[in-house]
Amino acid sequence: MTKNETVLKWLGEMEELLTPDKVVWIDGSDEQRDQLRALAVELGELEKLNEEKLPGCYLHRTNPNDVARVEDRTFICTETKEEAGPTNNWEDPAKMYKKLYDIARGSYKGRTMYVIPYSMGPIGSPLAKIGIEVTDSVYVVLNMLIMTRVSDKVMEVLGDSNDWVRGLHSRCDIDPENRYICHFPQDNTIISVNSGYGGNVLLGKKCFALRIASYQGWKEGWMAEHMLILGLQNPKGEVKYIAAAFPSACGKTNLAMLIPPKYLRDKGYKIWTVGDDISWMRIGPDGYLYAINPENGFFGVAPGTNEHSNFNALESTKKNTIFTNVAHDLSDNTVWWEGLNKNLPENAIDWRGNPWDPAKFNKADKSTCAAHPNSRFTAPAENCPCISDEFNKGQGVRISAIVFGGRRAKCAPLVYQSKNWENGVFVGSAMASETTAAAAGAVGVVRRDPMAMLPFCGYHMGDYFRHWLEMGKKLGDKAPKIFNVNWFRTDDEGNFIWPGFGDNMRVLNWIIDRCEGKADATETAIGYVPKPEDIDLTDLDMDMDTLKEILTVDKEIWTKEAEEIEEHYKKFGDKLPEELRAQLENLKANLK
Ligand code: OXD
Ligand code: MN
Repeated sequence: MTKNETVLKWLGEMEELLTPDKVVWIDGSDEQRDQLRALAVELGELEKLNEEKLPGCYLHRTNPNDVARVEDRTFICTETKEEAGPTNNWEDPAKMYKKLYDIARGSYKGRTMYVIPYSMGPIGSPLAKIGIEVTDSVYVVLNMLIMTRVSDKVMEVLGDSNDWVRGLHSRCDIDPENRYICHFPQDNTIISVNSGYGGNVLLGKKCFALRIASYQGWKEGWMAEHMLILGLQNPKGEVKYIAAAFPSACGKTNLAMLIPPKYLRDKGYKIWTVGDDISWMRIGPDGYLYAINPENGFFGVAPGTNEHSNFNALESTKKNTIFTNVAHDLSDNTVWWEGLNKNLPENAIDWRGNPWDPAKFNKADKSTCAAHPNSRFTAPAENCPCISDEFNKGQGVRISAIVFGGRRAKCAPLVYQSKNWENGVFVGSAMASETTAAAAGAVGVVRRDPMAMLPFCGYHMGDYFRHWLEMGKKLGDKAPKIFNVNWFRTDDEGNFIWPGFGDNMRVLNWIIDRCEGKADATETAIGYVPKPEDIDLTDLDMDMDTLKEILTVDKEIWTKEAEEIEEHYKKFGDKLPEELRAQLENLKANLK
């Protein structure tokens, strides 16, 4: 398959360590995929779904102890603890290699070692990178075939280069006590043991495309961000691109695939999806910032996805999709999850594999759900009705605006524009979201999640902020404008004021108008807020006073916010860039 000595040497080491019965290279062909699907069904790893209603679709259940990413078992193993910074778990690389190799030793005995050569980003794109994952799981292989670009061509593009990421995954015994997801950014290496859950084992995604890639981007002068990428087409047919970062449970996939309100559709507005989770961005030859989505599919949360909340995501799951931990509707051999529709299935198997009794279902009690709240679909991006023409093009799309956001009941206005790049980095570094009833623990607790990268930054976040500032200096006046949005302001009864979903298009239009110098704004202590008349409320049941209310910047709330940001900043110690400290002082002064 390859003459690349660095690859052959590592694979030799892996074979010796893991002692598989055989080694199979994955070539990305439909023929091999079909054989592996059949094998997975035979092994009981997948169940084939209704071929007429869901062609090429399969159901998988993970071990009930293994249903989500495990942040407390995720480590950044840099030479020093300082390099990993205060927001990551750290372990010494030598100690961790030994520990993980001891866990994985001999674990492929009687099994097959699958070797998956994959490209993150269009194969051969100057913005793409290559990885090789070895795994003993057919489920992982089939998911990687959807989420990344797997092909023999990947090895051709790699040639004899050593610029590729090593990924070792071993299911071992799915033992939660010995589950580790470890990153060695200085060796371009990832090791994941004792898990079979996507976020921990599809090593191209969070592990490579964010944790390792953020480190590479820092060293090589580019950016790997937890951002969707969308293209907004105006009635003239021009498309402008936006990259947006939100913590989980804030609707990133929904925004990426938004369908504008009818009156805007009729005028010719449209959203094109480039990516829903990760963005790799580099400065192009013309000095502007260009982005690709390094992934090739969507690993989306199923519950809550329906034809109203996200028609395009639902359509994407109608063929060649793997569903994980959703309910199995036996009446027609399809799938179901809470929020798909109101027809609770009468004859279903829940995500644990037990018969499900709809009479016992209580929305407020997650333990009665048929689908796990973090159940997922792995769907090919090419299925998405609004996938952008640029998705497979290697040069990337030029980013006009970067948008940050989170859930804030009272604090952030619907939208505001930062005063400049440096101020925008400050906004991103202070980003926060309030916990919802959907997550365990108290409701309304503010969690700071800078640039939505808290669980995904592969190095010290102080250095990460510095890197953002440096990128801004290089971009100069060609830098994208930076905004913050908040769809989640609530009234006194706790109801959301802004309708969200497709109506967020009204805010995106203001953002693009600002980028093009076409919309006015009011300067406030935190940045530029729209003039209420510049947010188009056509066909919306909202009056100007309500809109004004969600555009307000309450000085008292923001004074408290500034104090909390000061507390949050203490974590970063000396590594907090002076510019950001100055931004905070400036905010405090503006609020006086
Ligand atoms: C994801 C996440 O799965 O951010 O995308 O957890
Ligand atoms: Mn994500």
